[in-house]
Amino acid sequence: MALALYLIGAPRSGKSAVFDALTHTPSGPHFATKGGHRIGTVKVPDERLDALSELFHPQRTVPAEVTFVDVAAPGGEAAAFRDLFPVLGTADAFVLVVQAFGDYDFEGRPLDPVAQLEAVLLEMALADYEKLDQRLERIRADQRHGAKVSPAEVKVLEACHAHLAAGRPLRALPLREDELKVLRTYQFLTLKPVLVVANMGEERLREPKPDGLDEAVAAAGLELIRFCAPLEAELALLEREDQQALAAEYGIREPARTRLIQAAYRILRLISFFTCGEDEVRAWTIVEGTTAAAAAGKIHTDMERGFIRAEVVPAEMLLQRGSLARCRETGELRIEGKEYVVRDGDVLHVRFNV
Ligand SMILES: Nc1nc2c(ncn2[C@@H]2O[C@H](COP(=O)(O)OP(=O)(O)OP(=O)(O)O)[C@@H](O)[C@H]2O)c(=O)[nH]1
Ligand SMILES: [Mg+2]
Repeated sequence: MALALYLIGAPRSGKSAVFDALTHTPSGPHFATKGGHRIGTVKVPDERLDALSELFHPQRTVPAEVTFVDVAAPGGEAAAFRDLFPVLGTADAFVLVVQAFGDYDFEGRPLDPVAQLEAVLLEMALADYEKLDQRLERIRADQRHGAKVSPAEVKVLEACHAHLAAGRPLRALPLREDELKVLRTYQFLTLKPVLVVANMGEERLREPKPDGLDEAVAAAGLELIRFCAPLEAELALLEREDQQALAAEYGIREPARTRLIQAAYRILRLISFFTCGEDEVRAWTIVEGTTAAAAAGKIHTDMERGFIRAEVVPAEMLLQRGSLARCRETGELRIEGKEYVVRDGDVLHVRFNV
């Protein structure tokens, strides 16, 4: 399953425009629709994969993928996170879109991007708080009726409750692996990473005005990227050359899609490794700290079960030397065991038997 990032934010902040910027291609928009939600699966741009593909001339080159979801809000008005729990709970991370174009917000109030950001973050925290409240109440009722409850679960839920009551998101609470495991089933919103997108009006791209968002986003412990979503959506429809010409005109160095995906990898602590052969050159996404055996399991469960060893070389080195055989000769193709921690850009060749 590709990683799924869900677009959230105030009404009319430009969520759909950001989705367009992510899913438009020169051959048109690419997305599917499910239950009113728009789902777009986007290839992760990676120059190393392109270079490896040129080196191996495989039959297929398979990039890593990221899925973006443009959530259809019931009612459409003020962010009702409570009602969206069943949908948002399955997200790996959120892209929180803040309106930074025009002079007025969706309710006709003077535009205040910081207030909008804080309102959405508060809504998410409230949704988690209410869920916890209900759960703890039910646990107490169960206890009164003599049912057995897990003290470990109650303890971590109470810690979360106090933390949220103090106005802090759960992602800021230091939690052990076993505690996180208990919390996983609850799918709390504030436990998930958030990337903030300031959807800038074209005029503001040219003449930036201080809007306080950098400070507010940093204070919330989050990361911010800024772009003009409708402009990026338009750019994404163009062929490479026209795209570059227009981008240069606006001083855009990198498409929003690339910047957003890179930022998502950072906040989710993701890295890529590659497998290279004559039939396929492919990028795989893993979390930092993943071992060689677990990474092999991404490719096929048999590979993890029957893992013997992995031959590993950084993509840069392989590209420099020109072939795996050459890397073997120079000793740069290393033999690693199952506990080896895979690094970003590693080319892996897994030996296994089943
Ligand atoms: N001028 C300007 N208009 C924008 C920009 N981004 C979005 N809009 C307009 O603002 C309106 C709302 O944009 P959408 O992308 O539909 O926003 P949304 O968050 O998906 O809205 P809902 O799904 O209705 O909550 C549309 O009319 C867009 O054309 C921008 O950067 N500049
Ligand atoms: Mg929309």
